[in-house]
Formats: sequence, C-alpha cells, structure tokens
Amino acid sequence: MINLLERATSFKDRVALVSNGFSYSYDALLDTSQSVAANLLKGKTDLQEARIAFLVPPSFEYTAIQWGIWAAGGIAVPLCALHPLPSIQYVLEDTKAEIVIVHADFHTFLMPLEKEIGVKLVALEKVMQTNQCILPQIDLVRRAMILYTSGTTSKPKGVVTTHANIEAQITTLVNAWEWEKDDYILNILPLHHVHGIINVMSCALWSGACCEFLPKFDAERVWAILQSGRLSLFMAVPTIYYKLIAFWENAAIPEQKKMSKTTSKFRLMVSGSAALPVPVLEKWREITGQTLLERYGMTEIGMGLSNSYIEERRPGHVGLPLPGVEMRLVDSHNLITEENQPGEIQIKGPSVFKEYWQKEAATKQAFTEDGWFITGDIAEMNNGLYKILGRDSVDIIKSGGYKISALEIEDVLRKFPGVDDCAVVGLPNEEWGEVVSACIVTKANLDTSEISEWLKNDLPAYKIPRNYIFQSDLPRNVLGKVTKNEVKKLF
Ligand code: MLC
Ligand code: AMP
Repeated sequence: MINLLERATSFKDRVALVSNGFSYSYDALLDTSQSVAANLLKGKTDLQEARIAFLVPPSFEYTAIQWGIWAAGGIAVPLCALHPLPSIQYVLEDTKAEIVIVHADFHTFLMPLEKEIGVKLVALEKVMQTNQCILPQIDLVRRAMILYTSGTTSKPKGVVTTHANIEAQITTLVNAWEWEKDDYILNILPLHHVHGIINVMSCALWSGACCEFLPKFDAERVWAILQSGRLSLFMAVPTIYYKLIAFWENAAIPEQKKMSKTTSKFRLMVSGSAALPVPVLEKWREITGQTLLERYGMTEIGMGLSNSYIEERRPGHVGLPLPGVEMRLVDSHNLITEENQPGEIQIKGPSVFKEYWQKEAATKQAFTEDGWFITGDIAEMNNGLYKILGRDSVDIIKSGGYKISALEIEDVLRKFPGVDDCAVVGLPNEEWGEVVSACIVTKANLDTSEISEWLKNDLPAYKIPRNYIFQSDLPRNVLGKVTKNEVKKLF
C-alpha cells in the first residue's frame, strides 16, 4: 500500500477531513477510496498508470478520489474548476485521459467534450458506490500525479511526480514544521497545485491531523474560521494575507480585537508561492502576533527552501534548503557562484519531479547534465539565509500565487480581430504580486472590456489582463526581439 494510505490505517476514528459541514474519519476516507479504486478497476488487477482526470471541488470526495486512483494504480490528474473548456480539453488531450470523474456542478459544462474528444464522463456518485476488490501493490517509483504548470512555452506542461516524489515532498515539510496528529488546518487553496495538495492537505493526512476545506476564498468566512479556535495551522499565498489584512482594517475596533486575540494562539502560519512583501509580513505580525514563515517552492520540486520553524524567520528571505533538498546557485555559465553572489537556483533530491508528461526534450532541457533541476529563479545568500531576487524570464508572471505564461496570453490575444501584435507583462502590484498587463499594437479602435470578455472564452479570469495600453509598435532590441522591460516602462 502507498505509505500515505497505509498510515491512515493507524489513525482510524480520528477526523481526517471536514467538508461541507461534515466530519470524515480516516477509516471513512480509506473505505471510500477503496470503493473508488474497485469501481475504477472494474475487474482489472491494476490501472497501470492510466490517467484519471477529475473535476471535483476541494472536499472529502476530492481526497477519496485522489486516493482511490492511487490505490488502483492510476495517475491522478486534478482539473481546475476555474478553467474554461478549451484549457480543460488541452489537459485531457495531452494526458489522453480516458475518463473524467465529475462533480454534478460541472457535468453540463464538460458534456461537449464527450463528443469533441471522446472522453467519458463518470459521475462522482457512481465511482463512490460501495465496492471492494483486491488492490494492486504499488511500487513507489510509479507515476502518481500530473499537475499542469505554465512556463516559458505557450502551453502549460504536465509535471509528473511519482509516489516517492510525493512522499519526499510531504515528509520534509512534516519534519521541518513539526506537524503532529493534533494539528488542524484550513485549506482555502485550489487543489490542482502543490501548495494546496501537498503542503496543506497531504501533510495533514500524513500526520493524522485534520484538514478542513473552504472551497472558495472569502475573507469574511476565513476570518470567522480563524476565530473559531479549532485551527492550529494556516497556510496561504501572499495575496490572501493581503486580503485578510484589508478585511481586518475595515472592521470595527472591537471586532479587530477579537480577531487578533484568536490568531495569536496559532502554532504556525506560512506564506509561499510568491514573494511575501515585507510590509505584509509586518502588518500581519502587528495584527495577529504571528511572524509568517516564508518558504520557496515550485510544482517541479515541491518545497525547496524554508525559514526556520524554531529559529529566526527573517522578512524578505526564504531561509535554507529543507532536509533532503540539495541546492546550489550558478552563474550564466552554470558555474557555482562565489559566496554571497546572486545565481540561479538549481535543485536536486528525492522531491524533484520525474518528467514533463510526454515531453522528453523539455524534460532534458530542464536539467543540467549532472541532474540538477534548473528552476529559473535567482537568489543570493544574505547573512546566512537565502533571498529570492527574481526570475530569469520576463515571460513568467506570478499573480495571486498563480504562475502564468505571458506567451500563452499573447498567442490568444493575437487572434482578436484588429490586434496586429502584442506583448504581455506582469506589473508589480502590492495585492496580486504582479498584474497581467497587455501592450497592444493596433490601427483599430479597440474596446478593452470587449477584449477581456473575448479572452475569457480561452483563459481563466486570473490570466485576463487588468491593464491595456495601445502602441503603434513594440520596443525591440537590435535583433528585433521585443524588450519586455521597456514594455513595462510604457505603462
Ligand atoms: C482574480 N482577480 C484578479 C486576479 N484574480 N485581479 C487581478 N489579478 C488576478 N490574478 C479579480 C477577479 O477578476 C475579480 O474581479 C476579483 O479579483 C475576485 O476574483 P476571485 O476569482 O473571486 O478571486 P479570489 O477568489 O479572491 O482569488 C484570490 C486568490 C486566488 C488569492 C484566493 O488567486 C488563489 O486561490 N490563489 C492561489 C493560487 C495557488 O494556489 N497557487 C499555488 C501554486 S503552487 P471583479 O472585478 O470581478 O471583482 C506554487 C508552488 C509553491 O506556486 O511554492 O507553492
Ligand atoms: P509554480 O510553478 O506555480 O509552482 O510556481 C513556482 C514559482 O513560484 C517559483 O519558481 C518562484 O518563482 C515562485 N515562488 C514560490 N515561492 C516563492 C517565494 N517565497 N518567494 C518568491 N517566489 C516564490
């Protein structure tokens, strides 16, 4: 049995998940996931790494399905509920998933794909019906999950992790942040990215702790849950802390006092997925008494660096490599940088992903010849702790914690009638980290709200530009390449 599932047998009646107002024990989670596995196997002995996609909001059902796919020997492909149909179609075609397990809320939405690409939709209730069979033995080196991530190519790539990778990603955090079975965490993050899946949900379940789902972020509801007294841990992206601070600031003074009193009792609060602005860390500390622990990670590596749980958590820094993670900084010639000099982060270790799904060339390019994963992030050592300085590519934007490819948006935008050319950039923004912004070359008189509405057919809301400017040409260097840093200055 996969160790994460095996461990659940020793937690039995403890509450594993709180979802839609109900509590579910570890036993219930295991039983249901075994039914899911039996229903997926339908007499077969092993799914043999078949890709099983699922579109299910964060809930008990989501976890039971993920575990069921794993127990049956399949590869879990969680889909994003915010994505428009073409983005989902891309993932299903890329993974060649034969079935999609679908929550009733999304059934009608996905139905056109049954005809379009021949994928079979299976109702969530059907795969959860009580069933039993002998389950296969799963070797930890087998592929377990594919998560889609944007990069320096237009289309997202599928990041494949094995069971061993996932276990390494979980255990390093459980040890570093001293997870224990009496912990209780709230998950407000989407469950198609590592932050929600690994750092929050899987670490809790590995530890015998409890994970409560709130499927859609809402500052008021999050504050209400933070004040309930049942949580010991909280993890979020910087934008969420920004929004929680804004809510606190707008509350009446007696309310503010109540909020601050309860949050000071938390064991740990963590921020990651994007740079945590120092003023946000300071304000959060002022209102909650909590010094956020900032850590650095990536879909391909899980978590790489973390500030200390017990020692100094220095604002603006991401700490040191986590146990089991090897890290080095290199210059543009791939030589290790001198002490205290900036360099690109490269990572090695058991948590590093196996491959980009069916992209051999891209996988090869992502690693050095001696096996280091090239992150594209630049950092420097500063008085004993690492600090992230930025990225080597201007084509990657981080907004609200989501990684976004400027090239993907440009490819869609160029198809809008009247757009002759365009350049998409991320502009710094306190709330979102960066805000997607488009510089458009056109001779026509274009309406930006029409462009945004039209883009929503192909792109989720978080990829839609929030700022537009119109130019007669784009700034270019002597080789004719668009200079995005100059584009940024035009806004
Ligand atoms: C939404 N809006 C944005 C936006 N996203 N505006 C600018 N930039 C963006 N990126 C706008 C919407 O259009 C809407 O506007 C309003 O904000 C509310 O939209 P929403 O969809 O309701 O937003 P909200 O739910 O508040 O989303 C904010 C959020 C979300 C922070 C909760 O972005 C989120 O869940 N981020 C987490 C992503 C994540 O998990 N990343 C981890 C990747 S893994 P209007 O005008 O209609 O009101 C990784 C590795 C690691 O990075 O290290 O962890
Ligand atoms: P993703 O591909 O969505 O997993 O995003 C990973 C990227 O998020 C990294 O390559 C970094 O650029 C960024 N990131 C994650 N954590 C931090 C952090 N603490 N500070 C700065 N950037 C971060």
